[in-house]
Amino acid sequence: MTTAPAPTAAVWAVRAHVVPLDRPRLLGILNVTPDSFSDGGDFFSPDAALARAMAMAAEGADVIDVGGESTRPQGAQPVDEAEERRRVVPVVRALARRLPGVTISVDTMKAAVADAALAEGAHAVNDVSGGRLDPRMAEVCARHGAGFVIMHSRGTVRDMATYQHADYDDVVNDVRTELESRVAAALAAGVARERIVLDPGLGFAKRSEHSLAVLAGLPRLRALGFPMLVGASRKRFVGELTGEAAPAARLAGTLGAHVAALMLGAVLFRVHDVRPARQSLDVAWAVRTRAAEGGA
Ligand code: HH2
Repeated sequence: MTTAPAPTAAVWAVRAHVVPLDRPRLLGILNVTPDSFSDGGDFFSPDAALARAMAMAAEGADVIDVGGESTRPQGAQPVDEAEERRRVVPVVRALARRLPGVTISVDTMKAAVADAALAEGAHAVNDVSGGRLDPRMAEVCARHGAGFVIMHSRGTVRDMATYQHADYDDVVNDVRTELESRVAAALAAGVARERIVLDPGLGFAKRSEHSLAVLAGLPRLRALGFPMLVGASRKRFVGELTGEAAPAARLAGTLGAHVAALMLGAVLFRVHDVRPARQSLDVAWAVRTRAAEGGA
């Protein structure tokens, strides 16, 4: 396997926090939704959410990614702004107060929700539309000095996780071009380069063959010059490759995707199962580092 160059940015700068990119970094998924595709409803109450976040931090999560709107493939129900705030803001407030050392990202496509979460102490915004669906998002990130995960997707909340827009000439080139235009919009709105992380959006407007192609093409996406995040955890392409129908039973396949992505240049990973992700990526990273130093 060809290995990609080491990450160019030494850190991901997110408001007053710095996430050093000297080893794989994990975003532990905290869904405060009743309908997420793989763990819907489990952490819906603020107390349960806080307990889950503490457990993930203890298992090695570097960032807690709080999300109040699901994008499940079976056709997500868009959540209105007031409801999304009601789900996300109290959890962010509790995390910021009770776990001040933990970095918090908020998984939202709505600038107003991001703004409210950042005002309560979140450090970064993880937008699966990369600022495409709310033109104010980049400006909000810039104003707060927040980290900004720009993920590739196409379409609306309802259809972005379906195959409706999965028509590509060359999926890696197309994703690269579309990410580049989102980056240009973010920079133009005043987001600093060191705050930006890119994500190819596995499963978003992508059939399994497309998700595989963008994973294999990570070095070409890394060439844009930003740290790369991947969200492979429990996804459909892992299910199709392994024949495992139940999302929660796709852990081993997920870890395989993580390790391959690490070797191809990803440094941030959005995960449900923190402990096994931490362990497998730390070992793979040790081998990768040794190989980069000239091998045995
Ligand atoms: N995938 C989902 C949500 N947010 N963010 C990033 N940056 N990358 C991803 O691949 C990504 C993401 C999938 O969301 P959902 O269907 O709600 O399920 P879950 O949050 O359990 O992964």
